[in-house]
Amino acid sequence: MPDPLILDCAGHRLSLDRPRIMGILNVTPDSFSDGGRYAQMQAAIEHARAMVTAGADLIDVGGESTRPGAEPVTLEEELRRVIPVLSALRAEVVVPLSIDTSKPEVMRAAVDAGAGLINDVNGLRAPGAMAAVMASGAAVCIMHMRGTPRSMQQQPQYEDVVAEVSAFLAGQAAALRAHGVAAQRIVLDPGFGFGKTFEHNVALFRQLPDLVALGYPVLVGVSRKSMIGKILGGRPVTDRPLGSVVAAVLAARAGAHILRVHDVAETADALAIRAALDPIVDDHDTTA
Ligand code: HH2
Repeated sequence: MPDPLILDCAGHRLSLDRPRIMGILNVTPDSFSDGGRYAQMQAAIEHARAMVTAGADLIDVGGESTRPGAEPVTLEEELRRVIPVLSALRAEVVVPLSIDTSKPEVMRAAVDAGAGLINDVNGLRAPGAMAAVMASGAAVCIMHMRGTPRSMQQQPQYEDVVAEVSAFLAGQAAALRAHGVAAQRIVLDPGFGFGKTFEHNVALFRQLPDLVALGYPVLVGVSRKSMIGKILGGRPVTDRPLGSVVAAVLAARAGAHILRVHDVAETADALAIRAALDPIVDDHDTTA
C-alpha cells in the first residue's frame, strides 16, 4: 500500500502528517509582458513570500487560467509567464514550488527551473504529459476534468460521478506506477468545478473519504469557486473567503491532505483551531 505520509517533491520531502496548504499564485492576465514586467514579477514574489509567512506549505504557480470558457494560452506565452517566476522563487522561498500546467513542455521547463510538483488539471491526458512526469523527479497532482476549460461546463453528465472520477484517477495513478513512478510522488484531485454540475461537486465533496481510501494523498481545491458562491445564495467571488475556509476545514476532516487556497492566513488559522479542538479526532495537535 502506498505510504501517504510523505510527498517527494523532487527530493524535497513534504510530510503529510497534517493537512498542508497550497497557496495559489496566478501569473495570468497580461503577466510580465514588456513594460510592467519587472514590477509584476516583484509583486508575484512578494505575494508568494507573504503566503509562506502566513503558513503556505507549497506555492502553486499558474500561467494559464482554467476558468470555465477560458481561452488557451500559447506555449511561448505560458513559458514566458511562469519560468522567470519559478526561477526567482526558487531562491526566495523554502517551500516546494508547484507548476499548474497541462503542457509537457512547460512541465519540463518548470522542473528545470525548480518546480517540485507538477499540477495538471488535465490529469496527464495530453500526449507526452505522462512521459514528462516520469522523466522528472517531481511529484504530480493528477486532477480529473471532463472536457476542456472551454467546453467543460456544457451539460456534464455522469452515471455515478464519484465512481467515474475515482476510476479515472486510480487508472492514471496505476499507469504512472507501472512506469516506475513511486507512490510518494502521486497526489489525486477530483477537480471541483471542472466539468461538473453543482450536484456533482457536492457529491464528490461529501464522498471525499472514498477518494482518500484509494491510498494516495488527496488535494482539494474549492477556494472561492462557484459551488461556494451558490451555497451562499449567489455570493460574488470577493465575498467567498469565509465559506472557502470552512470548506477547507471540512475537506481536512474528511481526510484531504493538501488544500489549494487563496486565503492562506485564514485557512492556516482555521486548521490550527481544528487541530487543537476538533472533538471528533483523537490525535490532537498539542504543539501550538
Ligand atoms: N483549480 C483551479 C486551478 N488549478 N489545480 C488543482 N489541482 N485543483 C483545482 O481545483 C484547481 C487547480 C482553478 O483555476 P482558476 O479558475 O484559473 O483560478 P485559480 O487558479 O485562482 O483558482
